[in-house]
Amino acid sequence: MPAHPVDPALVEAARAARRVVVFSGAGMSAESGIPTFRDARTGLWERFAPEQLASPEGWARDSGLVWAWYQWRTGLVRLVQPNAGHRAVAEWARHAHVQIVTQNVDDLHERAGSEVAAHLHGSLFSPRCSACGTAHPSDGGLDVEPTGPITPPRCTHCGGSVRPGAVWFGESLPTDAWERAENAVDACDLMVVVGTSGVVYPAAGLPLRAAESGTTVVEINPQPTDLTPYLQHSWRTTAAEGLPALVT
Ligand code: BV8
Ligand code: ZN
Repeated sequence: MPAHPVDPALVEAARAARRVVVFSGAGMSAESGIPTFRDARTGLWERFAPEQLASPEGWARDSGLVWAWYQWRTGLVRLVQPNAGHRAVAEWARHAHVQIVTQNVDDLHERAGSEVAAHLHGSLFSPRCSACGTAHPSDGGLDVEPTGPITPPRCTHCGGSVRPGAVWFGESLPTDAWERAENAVDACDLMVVVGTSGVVYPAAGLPLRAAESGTTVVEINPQPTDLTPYLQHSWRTTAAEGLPALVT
């Protein structure tokens, strides 16, 4: 039984919705065992704030440390499984028009069987050359937490350093992904916002854009967030409990 039983009106809204957007953040993957940005950090990482590592300044300061962090995170994702929330969204898309717009850089939606319309903040699995942009295959990351910096690989095309495929703080979002996200949000009649603190822009502006246009927006999060005051429904439950109950 979910911690907070679902409001039957939400189940009805989900059933009646013709075009759904699921907007996910790090909390979507928490029950798979992937720490969110706000979880307490341990080991090598406890003395670094993500904004220090997920930024061009962090890369310029110590690309080996940043590469090690992403290699560890890539390996962690590879070793875990999609949770019941990811699977419920994939099931929903089998009988309704559901588009996923995610801030997450993991591939758990895809591994649950979903297509993702937009990875707004890039992906762990698309490293690219920091100089010429050439895509390089991910080597699957590390099975253990690194104890220090790891020298990033060299670009096979120009010899530059290969960087993680994530969008860092201070970097623009991929234009094509942003446009797909805006189009999906403008066309939907229900937006389900799962596991995001709603603090990172411009992504966090998308639920507000939907709410302002009169679209029904449902937030699934065990905590209130910066978005809560602006959304019609905020359900204090988790992704893996709430989504299966919503998607009957
Ligand atoms: C840009 C990839 C401009 C990297 C990420 C002031 C106002 C507005 C904007 C700014 C500002 N100051 C600075 C900015 C810009 C900045 C920004 O928004 N900063 C914030 C901190 C204020 N934004 C940017 O820099 C963006 N780019 O603005 O470019 C520009 C324009 C032109 C030219 C140049 C530049 C780029 C931002 C992208 C950063 N990259 N990710 C990586 O992964 O390493 S963002 C990263 O952090 C995540 O993607 C996520 O979106 C975000 C927040 O992390 P978390 O809080 O952990 O995750 P989340 O928000 O999802 O929160 C977890 C939630 O889950 C919690 O609410 C929790 O309660 C809940 N939860 C926990 N367990 C569960 C759960 N929910 C459900 N079920 C559970 N089981
Ligand atoms: Zn290159």
